[in-house]
Amino acid sequence: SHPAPPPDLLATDRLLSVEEREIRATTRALVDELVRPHIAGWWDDGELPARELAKRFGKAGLLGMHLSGYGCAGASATAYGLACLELEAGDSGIRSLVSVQGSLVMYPIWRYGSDEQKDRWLPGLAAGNLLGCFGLTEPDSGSDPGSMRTTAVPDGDGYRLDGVKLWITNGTLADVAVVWARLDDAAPVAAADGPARTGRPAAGTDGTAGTDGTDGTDGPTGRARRRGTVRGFLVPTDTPGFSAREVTGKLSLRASATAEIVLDGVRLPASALLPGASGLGAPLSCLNQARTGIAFGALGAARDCLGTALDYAATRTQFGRPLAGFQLTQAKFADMATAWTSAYLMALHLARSADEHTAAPAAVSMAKLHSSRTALEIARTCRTVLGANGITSDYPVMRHAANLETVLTYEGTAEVHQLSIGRALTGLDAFS
Ligand code: TGC
Ligand code: FAD
Repeated sequence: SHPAPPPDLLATDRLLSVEEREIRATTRALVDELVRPHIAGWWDDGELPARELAKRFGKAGLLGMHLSGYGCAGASATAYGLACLELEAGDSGIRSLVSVQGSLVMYPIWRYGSDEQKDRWLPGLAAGNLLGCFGLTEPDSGSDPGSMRTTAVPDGDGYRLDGVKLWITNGTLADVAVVWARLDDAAPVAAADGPARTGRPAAGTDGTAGTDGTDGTDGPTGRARRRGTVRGFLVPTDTPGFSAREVTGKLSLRASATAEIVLDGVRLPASALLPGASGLGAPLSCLNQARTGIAFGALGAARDCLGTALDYAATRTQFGRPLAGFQLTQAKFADMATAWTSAYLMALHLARSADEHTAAPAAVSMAKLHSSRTALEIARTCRTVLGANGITSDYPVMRHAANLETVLTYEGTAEVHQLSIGRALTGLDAFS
């Protein structure tokens, strides 16, 4: 089972409701039962029984848990964060499975979808009977998704999609892909049965979808700006022209399926368009949800490292005393516990703000940046405490450290979040 969490010196548990503690305990027990006995082997083999896990997580109410209706649990953002923390204490790939499904697939359908789309997809996704994936990143558009090349062209009563998406979690396993593509503004939109919303996100709106139809071709700064407005499409993965290929050779997040997706003349009915999502703000609003979960999740991986290192240092003896008795080791633990607690309190504050609809995008960036950086630093330091044993898969520390390199990079790299915070502080946009 799990290593004992480090003592809660600031008594932060009193900040949680009884229900939140129960969700945390249930998720921890599920991770102990389903994940811990197998994760080292899955990671070594580069495999994850995602379908079986999704069904169990669905049964426990963890999929799309911060959404309401359609079989979703209607829990708070805080409860969702705590669940992410426990899942990632098992492995970042496990939290990825849940956050992609809930925040990146179910959330856009829930927020921007038609009633028909919600009825068709959400109950199966919430139960874990269906899996989804989120296709934003492309080979030439990572940090700058506004430069995406994937196009949607009106085609008869529907659309034709062409393009390539890369690094797509669960791309090879998904039943439905949420694909973001540029739809030419000049072309009629076949099924816009919902109003496109406009306006930049203000604090508290959590990224109201805007239009970016003013995007032309290359702007004065040289940033690639292509024609058309970013729109979202629900693509059943058995549609002709859709194919997915597993990315191999990963040394991080090995217990997670990652794919290249090719859309080669994929023909979709008009009903595949997400009617309420118009502009880059729509996929970015989904990322706000997932990034909030990651702000907690990364700390789960770090807590697992810290607990493991404390246990190890208590029993490993050198120079006639346990490692834990050396001043340098204690200094490491003191610094790690302090950094962990400060990041946790920031994540908790962010989630409470999200529950009150007052979480600004820059606040999400700050928490995601701080947690992922802090967690990676903790994992590396814990690895030093375990000495040579730390590099093996007998202990979870090196696996977490390797995973956290991905966590630092996906959902916006550390540098992207620094620049987002910098933009909010200075009013100057360093991206352009
Ligand atoms: P910019 O001009 O700043 O914004 C375009 C429109 O979007 C709005 N917006 C946001 N809305 C909601 N939330 C946010 N965080 C938002 N940030 C911006 C903005 O107001 C504007 O709206 P409007 O109405 O004026 O059009 O756009 P930009 O092109 O300068 O880019 C900004 C930047 C760099 C911050 C953004 O593009 C970005 O976040 N880049 C990083 C890309 C990224 O994070 N990709 C993640 C892919 S998915 C993934 O990694 C899943 S991993 C699997 C797992 O989670 O487990
Ligand atoms: P780049 O954007 O090319 O950046 C490379 C480096 O340059 C980074 O250090 C970056 O910070 C830096 N850089 C870029 N721009 C600037 C700048 N303006 N100033 C300073 N530095 C800059 N995407 C999805 O859409 N769906 C998924 O499900 C998904 N899952 C993923 C799973 C895994 C395992 C991984 C590794 C990635 C996943 N991604 C997914 C993609 C992920 O979101 C991108 O990798 C990420 O957004 C960064 O893009 P990039 O890798 O192309 O790096």
